[in-house]
Parts: sequence; structure tokens; C-alpha cells
Amino acid sequence: MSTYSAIPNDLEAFWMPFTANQQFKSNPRMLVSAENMHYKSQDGRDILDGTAGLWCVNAGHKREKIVSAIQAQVEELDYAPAFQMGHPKAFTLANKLVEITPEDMNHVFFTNSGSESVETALKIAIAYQRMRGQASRTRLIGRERGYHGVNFGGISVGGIVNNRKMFGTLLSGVDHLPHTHLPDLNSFSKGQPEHGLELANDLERIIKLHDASTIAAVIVEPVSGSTGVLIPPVGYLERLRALCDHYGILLIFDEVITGFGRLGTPFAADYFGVVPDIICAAKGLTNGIIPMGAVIVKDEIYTQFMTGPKDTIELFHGYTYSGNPVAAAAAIATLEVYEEDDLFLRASELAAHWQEVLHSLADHPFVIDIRNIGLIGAIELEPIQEHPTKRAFSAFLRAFERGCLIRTTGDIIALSPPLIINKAQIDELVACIGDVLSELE
Ligand code: PXG
Ligand code: PLP
Repeated sequence: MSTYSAIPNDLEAFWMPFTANQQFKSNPRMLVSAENMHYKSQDGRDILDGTAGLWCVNAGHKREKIVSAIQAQVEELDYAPAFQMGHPKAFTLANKLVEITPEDMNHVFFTNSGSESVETALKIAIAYQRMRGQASRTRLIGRERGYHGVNFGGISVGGIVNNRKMFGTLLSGVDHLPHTHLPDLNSFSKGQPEHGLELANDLERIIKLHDASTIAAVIVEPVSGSTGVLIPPVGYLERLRALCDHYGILLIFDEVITGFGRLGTPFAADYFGVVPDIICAAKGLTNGIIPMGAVIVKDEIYTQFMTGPKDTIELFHGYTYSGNPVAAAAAIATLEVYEEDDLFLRASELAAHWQEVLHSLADHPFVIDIRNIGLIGAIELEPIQEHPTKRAFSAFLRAFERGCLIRTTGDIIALSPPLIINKAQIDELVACIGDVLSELE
């Protein structure tokens, strides 16, 4: 007898990620197809995508070029071993990717997700320090309210209590900068907030405590996404860069969300004019279609690893699917779509309208802050006493009923539409949220 006896559409077997499983399964919200700016729900409604899936479908859904590239690749070469063997598309992709990375960042290590990119970047940072004769530099510095995926390294440098508290003692030798969210000083900022640059100086306190000779790297999101869109104060990233340079510490930008045009530039590094030593990427690399991530390093880091005996593996690290042919084909096609449609420029041109329309919600009930940068926005709501997150989650449910997909984290509505969105759709999305806010209790 077959062991495959699940009742069709039984929702129990799938343990859903970052989901209130019991609540969802009692009232499921299913998406069944998608095209351009819209999902289709199981009950046949069009849902305007205000979040690019989970911050990843930057070119919009069902892009013909990417779909055909994947189909052709599956026919031609489905899989190739990733270790001690190569296939052309992974090299083509790396070359294409470094055309849009900051100068002197010309080497790419492929992973399968943002979480894996973070683990890879942290390991490269520690190994690099050792390769250059600084083996005592093993500490990693993250930041409060940082999100760096869900693996052990990432949750250790991350700064979200719920992602950490259940999982034991995590990595040792980690410390955290303070977050940069200063609502009393910066609420309703448009673009970068004015106050908070001095929070970067906390790195010097940490250095005094541990000594620079023990610190390998600092990892931050240029703009924190998951914890509710925390935008770096003017001058903050520049100060971090200067301190890292001064003390011989590598600076890692986790650009899993900010990469691929979200701010209207290829990377946030370009937007802010601050170049890190290592960039973590994923999500928009393949338009979210096939899992793939990338770690991009400065030439100096790659070169440091390439000085040993020629027949020795330089970095004992890699994944079965690093540079997977189908993912590589998807990513090449995705980068072509970004280029052909000039989507990063489009995002930067839409940013002013986005800002204006978003801030028009300032006077709505319960709104305590609105912030924005590029095509990212956040609307922070006053929490219901004793029931944090409930008000925003109720907004999410109501928006879905009204035909808009938004994302909430805590009591913050986070928005990040595909870069193909037009002005009328921005207006529609924000009007939908306005209606929802007016109904909230
Ligand atoms: N770093 C950053 C900065 C991220 O935003 C990851 C690492 C991990 O990537 P993977 O591919 O392993 O999930 C992320 C992912 C949300 C949300 O709604 C954000 C992420 C993932 C899912 C939901 O805030 N960011
Ligand atoms: N666990 C076992 C038993 C494995 O053999 C492997 C890979 O060969 C892994 C985990 C890692 O899997 P991946 O390379 O897909 O990350």
C-alpha cells in the first residue's frame, strides 16, 4: 500500500516557516499564480504585490525572459558537480555580476540563500584575517535589530531576540552595536534621518573592550529591512567605514534586501557611496525565482587566498548547489532584464513619488512614524496595549482582503514593491493601506 495517503490539501504536513501555523491553517491565505505586479489568490482575486514577494521579485512576476532561460537550461544541463568541476554559466554569471558591483569587488562565491551568504561571508572574513597573519581576529560584531538570516552565524550576529532566545548559546565571541532607530528625534524622516551618526562610535567602545586585534569583521544591513526599515542616519555608514579602516576590521554589508535596485542603484553601497569589503546578496539575484545567493569580495581578499600552493583547495567551504546551472541561468536572465528595462533607474525615478504618497498617510489613525528610502517604505503603528503586533497583523489581513499584499513586522507595515510598479499602482497600494488604517481598532 502506498504510504502517500495524505488527504489532498491537508495542511498539516508542511511546517510553515516564520508562520503562526495553527492560525494560518484554520484560515489559509493561498496564492496560486502571479504575473507582473499581481498575485492571484485561490478564490480568484488579483492581489497587488506591495512586497515583491518577500523583497525579492524586483522585476515583477512571470518575466518571460527568465522563464525561458530556466526552461532552456533544464533541457541543456540540469546539474553539474560544484566541486573541482565547472560549467560555463556560473562563470558567465560571476562576470556579469561584477560588472554592477562596486569597483575592486570582482570576485563572487555562490550560495543558495541570504542565510548561506551570511555564513559564507563571516567564514571568509575570519579565514582572511588568518591568511593575512592576523589569526587572533576572530570576533564578529553585528548590530541590535539586525537580521542576517536564520543559521547559527547569522542569528549570533543578528539582533532579534525571538530569533535567538530559543537556540542556546550561539557563536561565542560576538558583540553588537546599538541599533539606529531614534523615534524621538527622527520620526517622519524622508530618506536618511538626520540624527544618530554618533551611534557608529560605539564601535570604539567595543574595540576598547575586546581590542581591535581580536575583531575580524563588522556586519550590518545598510538599511535594516526585516526589523521594520531602519535607515542609516546621515554619516553613519561613512563613520563605520572609517573606523573599520582605522582598526583593520572588515566591513560586511548584508545587501540581501538592498541589492539589485531596491534603492535605485545596483547596491546600497552605491547609493550611500560607502564601499564595504564584502557584500552578501540573494533574493533579487534571480528575481526570487530560483534560490541563489552570492558573496562578493574585494580583490584584496580573493588575492590573499590565492597565494598558497596551486594544488591546494584555498577555501574549505561550498554548497552542493553553489553556482547551480539552472539558478545561474535564471540569474543571468534576471540581470539582463534589470539592464534592458533599466529597472534600477526606474526605481530611483519613482522614489520621489513613492515618498510623497507614503507620507500622505501621516495623519491616519495610529500612525506614529513613516519612513522611506528608494522603493522601501515603512508605516509604524502605535501598538495595542498588552497586544503588540496585533494591530499591524490585522492591517495585513484586511489589506489582503482588499486586494493588496503588504508585510508586517512587529507593529510596522513594511513595503517594497517590484521595481516595475507604476505611479497609479503606488497610489492604489497606498490608498488601500489608508482605507485599512481607517478601519483599524
Ligand atoms: N540577510 C538579510 C539582510 C535579509 O533580509 C537574509 C539575510 C536571509 O536570507 P534568506 O534567503 O536565507 O531568507 C535576509 C532575508 C521580511 C523578510 O519580511 C525578510 C527576509 C526574509 C524573509 C522575510 O522582513 N530577509
Ligand atoms: N549533510 C550531509 C549528510 C551531506 O552529505 C551534505 C552535502 O553533501 C550536506 C549536509 C550539505 O548539503 P549542501 O551542500 O546542500 O548544503
